[in-house]
Amino acid sequence: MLKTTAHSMARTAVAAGLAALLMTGAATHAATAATATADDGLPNVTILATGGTIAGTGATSTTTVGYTAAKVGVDKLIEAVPELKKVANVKGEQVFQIASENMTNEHWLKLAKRVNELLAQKDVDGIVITHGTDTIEETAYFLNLTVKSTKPVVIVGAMRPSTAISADGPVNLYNAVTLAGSKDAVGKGVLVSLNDQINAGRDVTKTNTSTADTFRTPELGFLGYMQDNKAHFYRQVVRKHTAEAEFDISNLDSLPQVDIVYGYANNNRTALDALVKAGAKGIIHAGVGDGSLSNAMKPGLVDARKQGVVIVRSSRVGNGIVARNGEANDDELDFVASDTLNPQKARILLMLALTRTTDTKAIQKMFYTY
Ligand code: DAS
Repeated sequence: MLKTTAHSMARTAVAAGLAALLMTGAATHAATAATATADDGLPNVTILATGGTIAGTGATSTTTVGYTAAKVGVDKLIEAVPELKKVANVKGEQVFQIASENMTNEHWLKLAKRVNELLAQKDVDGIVITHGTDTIEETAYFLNLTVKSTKPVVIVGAMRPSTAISADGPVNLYNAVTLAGSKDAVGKGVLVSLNDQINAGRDVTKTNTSTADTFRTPELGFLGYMQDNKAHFYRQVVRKHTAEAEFDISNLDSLPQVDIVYGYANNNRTALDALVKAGAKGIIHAGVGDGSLSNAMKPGLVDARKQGVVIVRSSRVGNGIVARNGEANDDELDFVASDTLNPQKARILLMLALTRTTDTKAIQKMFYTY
């Protein structure tokens, strides 16, 4: 007979509560949970909602694919988890409401500016961002490089919509708010927490299209776990982030165009040439193996470099170091090696690097720093 722990009973109750709330439409837009009096000893955590599955609804309680993301507002998300009041004074803001495959640089700039405004306030101790899972890893790294505070920023999502049996959103939100209010999360950089696990924003990636344990840090590992209403850390991040980062987006309304070309057997330079012609300022090459360049692609990258486009060699493999001067003579070609950043994260760092410099030696140093 399986022992039902209090925690799992809480998870089920919370999910059932949200499902009932949404299925019956009985939910009213209660005012966003007001913070309790300042002297209640609880941390003040602001939840910034952006959409995604955690705010999704399905036609039935067994719909876990083919549902609609980004339907439920932040007030309902908070209302559905009354346990939040036990761990923090929570306020909610709906920054935007999208499925995260539609995330744009403009969304990122708006979100980062709001995060920085809030974290500059003495009455905000931490921030939770509810987000679609498809691009969580990219938003996490973007904020890891642009948040100007050591206060916790935790990004959370869900792999099942809020109306599904055993929806994972409510308990993920509860854990994220607990983590964002934790003193142990201060100075750790942007964190991504789902499924009782804690990942670093720099290294986390989505590893499965649909399962609840999809977010991992392959090879380098989780930073820790959420268990028994507490954060348990076992690892530190060693790369610079947040308050130590040199990037300032406060006066930016756009970011330089950086695109990704994918390496594969029998590839060609057609897409690369089109992206350069369309005005890309940087290209990430997601090469095979250790960032290898095919004989068909290399001339296209050389031509792009001659037009002033900054080229970064990354790898489609997803783990390991892309070594400078390994599979290509980067010194001679004036290319940059991505170190361990996957293509989608290398794109973010190059975009921000290009807001400061086009000097490839300085940019290479940034890839070894962040
Ligand atoms: N489309 C997905 C997204 O918004 C749904 C999700 O997994 O959150 O990222």
